[in-house]
Amino acid sequence: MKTIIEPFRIKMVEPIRMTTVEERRGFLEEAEHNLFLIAAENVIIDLLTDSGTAAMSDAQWAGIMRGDESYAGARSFYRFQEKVQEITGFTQVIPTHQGRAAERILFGLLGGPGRVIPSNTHFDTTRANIESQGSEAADLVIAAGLDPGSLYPFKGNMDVGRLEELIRRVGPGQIPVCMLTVTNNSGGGQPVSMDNIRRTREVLNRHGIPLFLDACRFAENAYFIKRRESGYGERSCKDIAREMFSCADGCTMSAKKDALVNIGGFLAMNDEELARRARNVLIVTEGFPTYGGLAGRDLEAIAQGLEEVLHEDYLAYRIRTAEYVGEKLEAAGVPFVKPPGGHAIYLDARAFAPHIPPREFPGQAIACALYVEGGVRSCEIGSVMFGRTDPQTGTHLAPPLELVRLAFPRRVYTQSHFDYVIEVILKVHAGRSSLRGMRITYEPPALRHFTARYGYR
Ligand code: P70
Repeated sequence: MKTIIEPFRIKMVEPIRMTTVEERRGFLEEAEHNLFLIAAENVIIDLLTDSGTAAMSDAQWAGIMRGDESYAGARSFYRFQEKVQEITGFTQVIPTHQGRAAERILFGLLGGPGRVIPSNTHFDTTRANIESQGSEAADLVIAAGLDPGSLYPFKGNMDVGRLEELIRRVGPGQIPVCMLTVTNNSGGGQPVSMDNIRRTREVLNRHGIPLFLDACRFAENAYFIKRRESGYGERSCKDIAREMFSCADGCTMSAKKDALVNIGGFLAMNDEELARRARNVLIVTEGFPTYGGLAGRDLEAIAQGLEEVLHEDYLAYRIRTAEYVGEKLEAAGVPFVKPPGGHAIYLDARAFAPHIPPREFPGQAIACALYVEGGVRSCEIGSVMFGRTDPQTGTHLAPPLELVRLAFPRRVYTQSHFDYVIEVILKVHAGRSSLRGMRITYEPPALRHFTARYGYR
């Protein structure tokens, strides 16, 4: 059959509260135009993030009941550790309450002033955790990864030439670790090819630099490799994921994405000495090494989720969802990052609202309009999230892309929900000439998108 269906039945539902355009206008004003500050109850379709928003399976809920809540050596920890070892091959497994806790521990140990940590593209918290250690976060994605229209199949790839150049310029001693984000979240959820992971590895090997995967969406990346890279079509996604991890020395993981749970993460690696130091930090900030800030039940749910996320029917449905939305947007001439990513559709805000310059946050203006029009909550990934003001000249330094991400919670929304989202996007696109630029009226010192306030120009 050609129709790819949601490969699950729904046995528990959560009602959606409907609101009117007028009501939403009021809610947005109360939130000073920051969509993070809107009560979820006042959102109809919540595509703010795919993080921690998955629906768990019956088997995961059963695992929740089985959770062993012993402080030390819980049965649930051993199940979790075994599953992470099976999929990643890494011997040292350290649970954390979410991805950024793993990042903070890793960069706390390896970062420091003068150090540079390259990646294809660091996501917001990763960059913030690197910069808070006084290190520099360098984004070295290939040129196609910054071209929303390019159909290159692996737009998340690292530019290995630029990586070599960076190593030559700053010296390998200043680069304690190199990251690869799979899939590349800031660049449109685009995958990294196995060939690119290997070539990155080879360059790093020559200089004795370890490679860590930011593995949040490793299963989606594995599925893209299966579909797009020659030689992988007949391999299982689990096998492909194992091969991806086998090229790395460790990983940070937000289990809130491809482990299909609502909270959790881990840091994993082979280096026993580094892991010993990481556990010492963990005990101070997160908890004892067999729970790391999580409940035993959370560890059970992660172990089960890691198994389920690699099911091919699930991944086929998952990737098809973004493709489906992409096809409808393409037919209507709405600009977005092509080909569609694994976990989201990213509208190209520069092309969508070319009359709004980056310093007036075109992505934020579109995100606000999507909310008012249809109660759809999305997330700006552009000048709000990654833009900076030059301290010397006061001019706006724009990131390479101005995007609005509509991220898809896993196993939560059906095809008709997405048909509704498409209708809302098309309506906002039709009225795009009336979108107005915005300005920031309050901004915190770091990660400003979460708590900033805005007004219209
Ligand atoms: C997202 C969330 C989290 C993330 C990630 C990558 C590649 C590490 C982390 C941190 C964050 C977010 C953004 C906008 C709105 C809501 C939430 N990404 N690496 O949605 O993991 O959140 O568990 O600390 O994407 O992409 P964690």
